[in-house]
Amino acid sequence: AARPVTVTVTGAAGQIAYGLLFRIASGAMLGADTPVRLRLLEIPAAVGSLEGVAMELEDGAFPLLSSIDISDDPWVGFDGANVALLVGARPRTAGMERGDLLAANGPIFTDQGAAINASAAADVKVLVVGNPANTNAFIAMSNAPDVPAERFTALTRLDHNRAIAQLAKKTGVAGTDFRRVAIWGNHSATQYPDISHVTVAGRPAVEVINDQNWVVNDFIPTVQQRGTAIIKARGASSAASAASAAIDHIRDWARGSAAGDWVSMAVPSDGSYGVPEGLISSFPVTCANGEYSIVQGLDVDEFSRGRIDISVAELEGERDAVIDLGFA
Ligand code: NAX
Repeated sequence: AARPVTVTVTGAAGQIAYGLLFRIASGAMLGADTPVRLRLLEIPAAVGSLEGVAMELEDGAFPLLSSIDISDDPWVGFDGANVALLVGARPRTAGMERGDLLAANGPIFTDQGAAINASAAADVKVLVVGNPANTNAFIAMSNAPDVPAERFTALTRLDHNRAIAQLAKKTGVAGTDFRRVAIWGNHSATQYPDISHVTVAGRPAVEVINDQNWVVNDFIPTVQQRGTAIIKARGASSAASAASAAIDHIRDWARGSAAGDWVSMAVPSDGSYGVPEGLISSFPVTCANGEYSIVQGLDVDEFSRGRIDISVAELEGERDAVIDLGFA
């Protein structure tokens, strides 16, 4: 049997984790042949509730779940982590500006980055889900100098999946027939969901759809604002869909993405497409052998260039703010 993989999940008593943990335990993330050790991290006030979640995990009698450990100490929670899912974050409360949110999250991701640096496994893969995800990942990466920077990523797969869902709805074609969707930039309302390279059952999607007005005035804002629409409808932010996207992100990174297709991941830029080096920005990527590569050589037309630049400028502003605050 394969060696157990240690998976640390922060914010483990929260609503995304409630959608995530049972799927990890079932093998949906790392495969039906890979046993998992779960290390669950919470703040002290939520440990009681987390104990209840751990009881439910036990009651799932998952054959692949070899152990569950609970902690409120990041220095314990990341010990030996091969996969670290940073879901917990300080939520934005009424009256909080984006700057306040960055300031509230800085200490969390500074500590967690340092703890990952000190105690995670040498092959650790980090996915930040907690918002502002890209910049929280940037802070964690900056505080983990001994971990290769490319191991720090943030979740834009939910945006990617949302884009596919809108394309499927518009055309009546199954989502599985769309290839080469790309999300660029920040996981925020400035993100750019790009269909210029998309094919649908082998044909260019822009030709099949043939409705640039829909792309600009419906598709793009719908994907950008989908999180807000869900909060309005459900009275709570996206949880099960975010959990599912996190599973997709790690599954593809660890086990490879589908041939002939891309996925979207926010990863440290290597300077590709003019995105400043080190900024954690979403790109189209392919994954193989446990590594991702940014898709190279795409034509970026003037419209796309403008949209990417807006989101990248927002990320640069966030980066500069957390550097000024001393978090990176
Ligand atoms: P919840 O408030 O339900 O759960 C968050 C949990 O994190 C809480 O139990 C809290 O006690 C815990 N927590 C806070 N600080 C912690 C710390 N320092 N260490 C460990 N645990 C800590 O939020 P939930 O709905 O699960 O969302 C979690 C995060 O995901 C939020 O920041 C949310 O904004 C973000 N999202 C990101 C998405 C993405 O696509 N990147 C989409 C969904 C979601 O909005």
